[in-house]
Amino acid sequence: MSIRILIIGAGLMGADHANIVSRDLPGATLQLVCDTDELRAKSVADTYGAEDISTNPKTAIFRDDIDAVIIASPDFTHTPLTLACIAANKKVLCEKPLSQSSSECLEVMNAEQNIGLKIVQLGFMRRYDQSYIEMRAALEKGILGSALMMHNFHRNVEIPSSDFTSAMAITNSAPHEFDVVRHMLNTEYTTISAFQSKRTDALVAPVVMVLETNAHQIITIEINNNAAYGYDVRAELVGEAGSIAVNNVAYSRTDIKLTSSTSYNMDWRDRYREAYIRQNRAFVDFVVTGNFPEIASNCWDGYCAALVAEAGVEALKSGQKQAIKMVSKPELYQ
Ligand code: ISE
Repeated sequence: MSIRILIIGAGLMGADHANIVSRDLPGATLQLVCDTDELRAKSVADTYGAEDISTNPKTAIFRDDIDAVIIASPDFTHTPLTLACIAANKKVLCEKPLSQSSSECLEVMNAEQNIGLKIVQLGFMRRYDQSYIEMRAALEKGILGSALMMHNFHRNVEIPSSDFTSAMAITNSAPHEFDVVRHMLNTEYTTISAFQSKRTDALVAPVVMVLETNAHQIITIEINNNAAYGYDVRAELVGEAGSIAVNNVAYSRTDIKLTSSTSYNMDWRDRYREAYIRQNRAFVDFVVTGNFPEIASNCWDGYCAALVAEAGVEALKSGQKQAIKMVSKPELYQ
């Protein structure tokens, strides 16, 4: 039987997930597209062949013709909608963040603990990107020696909307690095410092964060939301015996008139398309088997990312290093 999927949110990411469900997800059917804007829901549904549309997400979640849910609606809706999925006992892939509030993340964690099941798979898709998979494999093989540092660059061409702020560099963009570094090093953060350069124009300037981990590793993260030249995400893991780098992925190089060039993606959707497909296929397996995917992120990971982001915003505002104090990791997420 095909898994009938509801997609909540018919914006940028909702359309992308609808594309993947309809074209790259064997064993899944795009059953319903839900958006408060009926025209937008209809446009995505018609483009990708959904069976139906809805403008009421909570009603849609409880429909008998829905087996699983993908949440790609605005960030502030993620907590109430994941709570509704838990109440309906329908597995859900929630786009990052679980919430920008660590206390809201605890609320979702408590709801999962109350039923003793993980229902929420969180959409930190970098874990499924081949370059990070190879980096983690090299570390696990031991060829790098123990990890000392990780340097991360995350550059966007331009901010996605005019209301994007310096703090959002930390709360919206950096959670990808907060999560993938934890996943890579199997570590937790203990402190964060944050700095920002100054541009000559009024655009949001790059933010650089320095974090310490409970294994005494040093992590640097540069977020530049107005890099202009391309979507460029890189990382280097430095061990005692060597290092391994995640480079920008260019599928071709053009050599002409004494010049060699490669191109950048405009944004994350093409750069991480394969990672999204792998992540979403893992979600379908989760729905079918009930086994939480081995490398996927869960509500605990969502809580950690939100907590670090909150401390990072305070570090940027105060100019002071902030301690990161987490609750104990519940049994369900061990
Ligand atoms: C955006 O929200 C994402 O999640 C992208 O993956 C990230 O690269 C971008 O910086 C964020 O704004």
